[in-house]
Amino acid sequence: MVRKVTIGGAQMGPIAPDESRDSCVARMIEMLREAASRGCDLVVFPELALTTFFPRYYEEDISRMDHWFETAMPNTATRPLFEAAAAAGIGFYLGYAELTPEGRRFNTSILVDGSGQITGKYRKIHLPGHSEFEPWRAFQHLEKRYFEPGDLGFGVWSQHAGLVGMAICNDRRWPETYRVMGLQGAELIVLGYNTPDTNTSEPEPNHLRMFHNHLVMQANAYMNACWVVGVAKAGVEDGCMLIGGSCIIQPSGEILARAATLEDELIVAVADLDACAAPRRGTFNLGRHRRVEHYGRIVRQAGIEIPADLSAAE
Ligand code: CDT
Repeated sequence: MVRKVTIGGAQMGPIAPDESRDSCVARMIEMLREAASRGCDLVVFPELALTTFFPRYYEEDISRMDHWFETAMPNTATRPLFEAAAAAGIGFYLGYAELTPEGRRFNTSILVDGSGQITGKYRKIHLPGHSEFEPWRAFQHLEKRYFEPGDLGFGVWSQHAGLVGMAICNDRRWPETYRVMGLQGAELIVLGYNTPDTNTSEPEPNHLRMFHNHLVMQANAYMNACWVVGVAKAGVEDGCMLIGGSCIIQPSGEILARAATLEDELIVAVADLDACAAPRRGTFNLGRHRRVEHYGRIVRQAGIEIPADLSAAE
């Protein structure tokens, strides 16, 4: 069986705070049409693709942010996207803010198959930023205020004759994200991101934002012998610059396609899922080479703990 998936990375330019869901969906459908004409099987859209990156806004009363969230999926605004994708036989990944019937808020992504059925859901686990207003920041990043950490773990789903995993933005900086999916056989990991071009958490030269964006995805594609697709929302959103750099990375860690703009832009590459097999028999044969008896610390502790004999000597 041929296991080649033609993947479209549908980078989106900025979404203004007052841009409607309908307008965002129309932009996505436009890229979906191009994806169909270029033979795509799967299209990856960004994180929080239906709204501006609203965690930059502070609200004392969290319920006043509810208008940024979706209470059903699909819904009136997104149904045309599901229908257009199903008509073209294209699956997709979509990021959005989810408000559950119980009133819980998550930064969520879904995987949809070529018939328009939702096959997988993921809720962002690594939430960056802070939960209270921090006046010294150039802009706020309040994901920890508006979202709970995801409660669904890192899963994989059978789609396009392969195993597909999902992550969202900051998750891509953590090796555990990829390894937990890699250990379930993920051959393709898709993720969307909104990354400001300024790191307000610590001082660093701006160029490192793009370097680190690619560094983490390329390294983890290589170390897990899988394809990684990262798709940005890019450009200046309400005065805040978001990096682009959407890319499709093969299991060698090399980038096959990369966005050139900060606008709506479709990048396309053919992903041969069987390209994961050779490194999985060799260097990254996990079952053969991993030494889990020495990895216990990774799940026992989150932060740094200096060994007692060394900290006593300090
Ligand atoms: N959306 C998201 O997760 N963005 C983060 C930036 C965090 S800066 C406080 C990222 O890792 O790209």
